[in-house]
Amino acid sequence: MNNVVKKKLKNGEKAVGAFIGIYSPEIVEMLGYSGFDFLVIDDEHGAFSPRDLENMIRAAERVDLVPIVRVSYDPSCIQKALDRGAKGIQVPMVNTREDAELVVKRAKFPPIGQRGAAFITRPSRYGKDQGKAYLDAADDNILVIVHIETPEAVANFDEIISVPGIDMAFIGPTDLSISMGYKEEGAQHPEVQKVIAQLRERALQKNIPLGTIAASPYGVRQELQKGTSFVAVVLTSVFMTAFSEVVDAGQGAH
Ligand code: 3PY
Repeated sequence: MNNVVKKKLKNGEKAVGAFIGIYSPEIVEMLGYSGFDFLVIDDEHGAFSPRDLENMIRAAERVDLVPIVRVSYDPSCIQKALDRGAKGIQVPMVNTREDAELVVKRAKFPPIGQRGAAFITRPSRYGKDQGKAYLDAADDNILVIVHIETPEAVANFDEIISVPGIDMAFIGPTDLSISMGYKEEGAQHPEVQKVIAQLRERALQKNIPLGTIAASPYGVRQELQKGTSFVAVVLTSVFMTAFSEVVDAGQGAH
């Protein structure tokens, strides 16, 4: 098991991926052939059965994309995503040091955490050699990412990122702006932007990679230039923009 995105981040390099909530192994293959580094499968908001999740992860492996799952708030989802073969998890609404410790406990095998082992899963190769290769490699290779998306998480940022086993802080700009009271204005509100800039500064000082989403190629470039290490473009935004452009072009022809 090898996680090239985790390696890149450790070496101070950047990674670009896609955030997807639509079931489509075909799109996963397209992303891989296009050269993306990783894929975040949104199992908090997307419509995925456990079998769908597994097939998305399988498709990602085929095209050398690192499959990461944004799990839901329920901690048992971490085990489920990892047992399907996810090489990373992103956990929403991590607000305190205790929340972050619980994430690590669920994501890592003993003695670090309390993740249950089973030899019937695909990452453990269905028990081949007692799943030893996976047991030996999983804790070091799986990316453990926490979402920072509330004022409480912002206040506790330093404590959250100092929990051993947390690899990255991921800013959720949508939830952050709503929880800060800027539902109408969204993440572009200057107060939200100010908080995000402060978090970026603190992450750089503490030498922990920071991730976030972007809505367009321009957004991806901007985030990378500002120092964000891990940027996931939201595929629905890319699709909806492209679809509107096609419709606009067609209307010009009438
Ligand atoms: C947010 O923007 O709030 C996220 O969690 C990323 O989708």
